[in-house]
Amino acid sequence: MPTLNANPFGYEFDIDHIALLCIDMQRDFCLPGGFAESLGNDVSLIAPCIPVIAKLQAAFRKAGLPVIHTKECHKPDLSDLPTAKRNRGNPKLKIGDMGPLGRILIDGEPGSEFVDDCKPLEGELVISKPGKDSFYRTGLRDYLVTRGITNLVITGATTDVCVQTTMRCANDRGYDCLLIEDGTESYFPEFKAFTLKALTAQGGIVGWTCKAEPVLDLLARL
Ligand code: C5J
Repeated sequence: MPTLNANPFGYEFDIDHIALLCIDMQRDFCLPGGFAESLGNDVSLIAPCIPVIAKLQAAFRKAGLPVIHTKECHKPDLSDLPTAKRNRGNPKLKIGDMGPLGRILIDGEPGSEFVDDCKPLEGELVISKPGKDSFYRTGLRDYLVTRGITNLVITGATTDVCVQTTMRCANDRGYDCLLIEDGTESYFPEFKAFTLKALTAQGGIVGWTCKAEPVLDLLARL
């Protein structure tokens, strides 16, 4: 079994049971004019992880391994949007309102689409999710069970919200998760640093982290 040098110790996995999970690499979280900016965030802070995720996607595809994409968004009729979430942050533009990238955080609107460098290819699983947890009201669990996937390499935006929430929920469901340190970003660098520490503390209580490079090296040698 391959083992990657990771925090807090080596990450072992079976190549037939691993998938890349790319969380919410959408314009709404990465570009000006979307949901994240409506909450007052500096979205330029997410940019460094985009080329890293693009490289990982290319490497997983080349190795014939699954690439899964999630997008946080809501139905146009807002029937899956809790009032508490719509009001949270008291922004000028709320979820469902018209913004520069179309209706904020609504499935099918330009803002909900993936950034150019991280777009899914035809045939890859795209999960639309109404929450921060990628398992909540989605088909992710069924997909992973059907394909016998036990190990998740996790990337995406943002480290301390949807990425962390999903990794914790995946861990509770028995998945061994490896978060890619340079394949995730936060609007708060200090929250990113803390999240990486919290996830791997106590002997990897939630999982492992490492940079993309050793993963890319290993995939190139397959
Ligand atoms: C947020 C996310 N930050 N994808 N969502 O609301 O992290």
